[in-house]
Amino acid sequence: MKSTILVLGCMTVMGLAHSVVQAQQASQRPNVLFIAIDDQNDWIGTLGGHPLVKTPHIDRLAARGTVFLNAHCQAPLCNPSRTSLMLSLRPTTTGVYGLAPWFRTLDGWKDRVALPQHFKAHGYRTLTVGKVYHGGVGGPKLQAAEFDVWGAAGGIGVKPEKKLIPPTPMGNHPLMDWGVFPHKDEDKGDYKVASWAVEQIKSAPRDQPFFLAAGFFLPHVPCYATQRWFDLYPDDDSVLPPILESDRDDTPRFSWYLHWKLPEPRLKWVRENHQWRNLVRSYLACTSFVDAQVGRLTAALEEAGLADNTIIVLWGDHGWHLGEKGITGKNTLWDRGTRVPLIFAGPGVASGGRCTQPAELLDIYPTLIDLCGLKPRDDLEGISLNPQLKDANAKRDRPAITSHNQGNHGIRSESWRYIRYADGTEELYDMQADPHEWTNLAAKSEHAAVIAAHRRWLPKVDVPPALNSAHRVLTYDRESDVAIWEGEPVRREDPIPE
Ligand SMILES: [Ca+2]
Ligand SMILES: [Ca+2]
Repeated sequence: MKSTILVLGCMTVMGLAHSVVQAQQASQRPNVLFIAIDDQNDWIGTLGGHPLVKTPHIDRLAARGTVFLNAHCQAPLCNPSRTSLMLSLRPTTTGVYGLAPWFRTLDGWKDRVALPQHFKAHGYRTLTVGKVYHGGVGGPKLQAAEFDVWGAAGGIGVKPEKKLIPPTPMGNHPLMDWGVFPHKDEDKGDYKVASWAVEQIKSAPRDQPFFLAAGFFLPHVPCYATQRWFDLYPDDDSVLPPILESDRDDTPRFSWYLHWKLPEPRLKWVRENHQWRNLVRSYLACTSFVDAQVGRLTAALEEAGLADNTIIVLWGDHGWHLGEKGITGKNTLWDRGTRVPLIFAGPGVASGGRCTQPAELLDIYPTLIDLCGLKPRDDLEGISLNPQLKDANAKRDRPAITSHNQGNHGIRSESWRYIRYADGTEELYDMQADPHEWTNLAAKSEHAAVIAAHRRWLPKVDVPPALNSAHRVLTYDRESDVAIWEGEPVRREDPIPE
């Protein structure tokens, strides 16, 4: 009897000791500040995507850490890109290609351990504010399973009483708007997102590490800005991105199917309605506004004395066209649609690193596991970027792969972009000689070996859209040559919608 009590007592003491050790381990782990920027293309100072863009705070963060200059999303659309990042699984594995479904509604993925959940399992307090996942996560009751603490949803915030621009094609969507109008920056959703995150940083318990996810909505449309941000950019054509008028002459017709009918206007419309420069300046202004919010977060970390013990990762969910290739918006497999900011800073990350090796957003999950010393997982499709965070010249074999619906894939290596569409048509660009991807080389026989080397990376698993997929979903049946865009057949002879 006595010995049983003794043994039980020993076990309790051992159990306590074990949990004390666990808590100690957890409290020694670095915090994570995880910053998402919606629809942010490579128009970031340090990425060189636009010569006039002003992003001093993000540039400073990049100088303090390592920036990936060749980082690409796995899907050029919010929901599939974020699902891929948070699960470290490709859209071609989950079948999540559209703005629906939420992946927890799918049998195969409802119990999958997402990135913040893996951190929670290692003793982290997990917090979220703004747009991290796309849309709701299945209601308030289910929120607690994803993150411990939820801040405001963020979003647009203050809006003008009516749209600032003329009615746009394809239904005059309320989000298709931009321009300058008088309001207080403090009334913007993203300002409130930053304010909430700053408060959490200041009041964070010091005996438990945090994983704080802050998701900014801008420069997603509507791109509203106050005059102060607008005035950072000249009111002349020097703000416009370079374009080639005949650019789509050598892209396959199928490339149009990826963004067949969308509320985002074409270049033709923004030109005819004198909105091109206004859109570009509005997007740039909103980018600078978000940059300032990022600056508030990094300043808060420093003021709280947490900068040296916090990993910061900053990413955008996909790119955005502003006239290039005749369109505005997302849903393409070119660099303007796939290239995103990806920056790490903090303990274990080299300062001033500039990596030109291809990187993927789904690499963030295993990279953060490495940086924070968590238990590795064997169910992730990403590869840790830890070697590149120590030495930016460390080589990676795998190119960055982006998929937009089943069968359409972009393969981006250090020097080339290869695209293959579901109907078998292809594009190839020499990214050193032709960074704007103006000249499709796919038909040139001298590049057959390059094409073959890139084809090797086309996803081996390439599933059809998951149950209840909707919005920007494209399917294609090769046998009948029938493409279906958002439920409507697209015929070979249909004119390209304007
Ligand atoms: Ca987005
Ligand atoms: Ca072209």
